[in-house]
Amino acid sequence: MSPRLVLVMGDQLSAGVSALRAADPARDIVVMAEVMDEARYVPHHPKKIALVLSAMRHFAEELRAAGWTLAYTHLDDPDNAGSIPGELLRRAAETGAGEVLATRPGEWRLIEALEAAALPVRLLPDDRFVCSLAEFDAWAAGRRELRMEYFYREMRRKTGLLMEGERPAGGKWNFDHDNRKPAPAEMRRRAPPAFTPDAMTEEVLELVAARFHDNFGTLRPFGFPVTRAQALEALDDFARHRLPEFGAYQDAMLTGERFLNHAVLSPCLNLGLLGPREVCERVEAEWRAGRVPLNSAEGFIRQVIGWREYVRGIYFREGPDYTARNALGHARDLPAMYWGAPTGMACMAQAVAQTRDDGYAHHIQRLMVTGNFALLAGVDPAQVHEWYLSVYADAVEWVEAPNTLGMSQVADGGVVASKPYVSSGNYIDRMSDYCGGCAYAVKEKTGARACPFNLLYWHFLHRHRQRFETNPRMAQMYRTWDRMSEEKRSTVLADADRWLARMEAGEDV
Ligand code: FAD
Ligand code: DLZ
Ligand code: SF4
Repeated sequence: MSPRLVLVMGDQLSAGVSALRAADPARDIVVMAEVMDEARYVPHHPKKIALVLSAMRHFAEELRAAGWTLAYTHLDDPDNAGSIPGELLRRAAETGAGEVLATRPGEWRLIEALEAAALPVRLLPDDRFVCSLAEFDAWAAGRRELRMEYFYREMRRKTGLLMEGERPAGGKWNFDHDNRKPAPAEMRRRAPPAFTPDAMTEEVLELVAARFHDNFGTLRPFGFPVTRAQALEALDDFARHRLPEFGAYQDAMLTGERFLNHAVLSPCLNLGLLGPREVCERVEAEWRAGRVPLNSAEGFIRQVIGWREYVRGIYFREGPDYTARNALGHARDLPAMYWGAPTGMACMAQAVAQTRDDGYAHHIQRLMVTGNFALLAGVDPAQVHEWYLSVYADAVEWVEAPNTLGMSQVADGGVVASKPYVSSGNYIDRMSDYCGGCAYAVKEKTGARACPFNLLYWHFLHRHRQRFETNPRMAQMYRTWDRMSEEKRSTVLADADRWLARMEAGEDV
């Protein structure tokens, strides 16, 4: 019997991934390929490229040790075909394989490429999730609005996580009311473990330094987990040290505190080094043992079996054109400050610097600082999407796109977000200590020193009045705007226009 090729891509690094389950180690050949098409379809952060390539190489070793035959292509192999379909064709010619088994990729671009490949590819569902795509579609069918909260309750029932019989533990599905506390200024947290690169990772780091030095982002120090064993250690560290206060300070931001109580487990989850169920089961066990409060355990589990599964369902349900949507007609170029140009806005400078150094920023920085600013300033959502897909180590399109284009930029017209996540500087001031060190004054609403979030907030609401004024959750904001004097409103809009013009002209803002 001729062998089959078993494709394992860079975010499919799980021993139980469907293509491996369907294959026979005695007959089939696992294909893993480092290719330029994947390394440059967006200008990925160097840490992200290093993470993926190092994790791929370590996973290949594990597969070999488990008895699989591998055809592994390094990025600088002279015969490298440069793309995944190209590598499959080359390996098929080499081995006489007539069929490919592949787990469905997490991106339409690659699904389409594999479907169009010049050899038969059997695409198997990616079942490393709590909710299958068919199940999500069944949940969504006939609903007017696809609200995450209701989907999440289904996932709680399905998994039994934090359930007491038919009822949610603690009598409530959601404990957000106890969360969202600003962090006390003196709060300092133990950073997640940084893993010293071994020889294999060092080799990758040298390769990335040589080939991708022009990409935005700092390569070293590099400490991401690159094996399942390290990912499990990272999970353990989170469960012991940061989970207890995860809930309370989930939305907080502090200067210089890059991780606070966050898990920093998304890269491990998205590459397949950890599975969502095992992570949530560990978190639930901590709560059942009395080591963490329910609001923390629930807050975390909601992100993983709620948001993470929900955005995946949305991405595949909405289809390949999702990333081209621009419901608000925003067209401004992404400001240079997103690529590190100096800015006096302390919150933006902090979020971008962290992103450059770590390939990581936590959720509220992504949503309420960089995302909020892009939305208020009217930046072209395709450029915002490309930025988020490039700069974060955890960015894979199925999860990044609905977060960016849906939750953050409302470019999908409100499929994900029932109201835009916009705020003035007041919200950032409440949740962080950034404003104290800013060139702008958060309390000033007009004038040259006014916080740009204050100016742009009203500018945004004014620009999109027709779309949003009938949204009951926005009515209060429009009432506040309408209560201002005509003169004040004109000044705010003129100051906002002036500030945007200065930014567009490349002045330091
Ligand atoms: P924690 O805050 O500790 O949360 C725990 C886990 O919950 C995360 O590891 C993650 O797996 C999951 N999670 C939390 N929020 C979300 C969410 N909104 N959607 C999906 N999963 C979630 N997440 C990605 O994994 N990849 C992305 O490319 C990505 N892009 C984003 C872009 C924007 C504009 C926004 C607003 C959010 C984005 N997120 C993305 C969601 C979220 O910000 C990250 O999952 C989170 O910051 C990862 O850090 P953490 O592991 O410390 O998360
Ligand atoms: C992100 C990434 C990078 C940088 N490089 C590779 C690679 O060389 N080979 C590979 O198989 N996968 C890589 N990936 C991950 C893929 O881009 C990922 O599988 C798709 O984004 C689909 O989810
Ligand atoms: Fe950000 Fe405005 Fe505060 Fe400055 S004053 S840190 S721009 S919110």
